Amino acid sequence: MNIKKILALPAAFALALIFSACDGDNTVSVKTEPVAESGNQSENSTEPTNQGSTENLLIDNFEDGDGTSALGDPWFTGTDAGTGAESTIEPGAKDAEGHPKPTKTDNGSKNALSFVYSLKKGSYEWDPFVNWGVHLPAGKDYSKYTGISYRYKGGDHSIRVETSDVKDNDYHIKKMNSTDEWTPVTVEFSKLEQEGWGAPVTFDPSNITGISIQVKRPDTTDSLAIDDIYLIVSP
Ligand SMILES: [Ca+2]
Repeated sequence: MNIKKILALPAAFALALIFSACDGDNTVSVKTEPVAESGNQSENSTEPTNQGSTENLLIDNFEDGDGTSALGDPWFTGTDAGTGAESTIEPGAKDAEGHPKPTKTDNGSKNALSFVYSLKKGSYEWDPFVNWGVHLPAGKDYSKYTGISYRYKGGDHSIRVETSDVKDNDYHIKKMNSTDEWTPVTVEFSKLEQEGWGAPVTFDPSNITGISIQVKRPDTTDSLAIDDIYLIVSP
């Protein structure tokens, strides 16, 4: 299933981007926005975000050291392979089945999930990209959740909350700036927006299928680590 996902993503993505060219609307990589509000957390907090609320749903804090989320699904990676671009992504470690696996971290907890990546445009028309993520179990009720929180250290990226309503990979995202310090962020679902090259879809948390991180920009090499990912219920 996961190999399918890895292989399927870039091709579908490329197709959607090709369609977007017809619209003359490819504004996906130049916009920069401030890091989302982080509530009462200070930027150098070492406390996991929103750990206190029992209503929040832990997706992963990586403390168990394995390559699957707290809900049981394996983490996966994807690249722009097949588009003419030549980007690569490498997790800090892999489990026996090749899934990204957490490694020791410097954020006050034991482990986080980290990647190094190299974006190479090659002959691809648009900005090269890599991504990683995890599916969430089907049949679970996500309707009460109002946002997502996590903390990160590293390069620019987009957090994506994927729903089954989106058929063309133009998922609802929020862009995050690079940071050298572990930074907690909370993104209300109401602040998520599609990039705009696909069909417009209303975000419905009932239909969440997964979460992912995407890095998409001109050629560069960088790294990013994430930790303490929750779906949250706002007070
Ligand atoms: Ca951790």
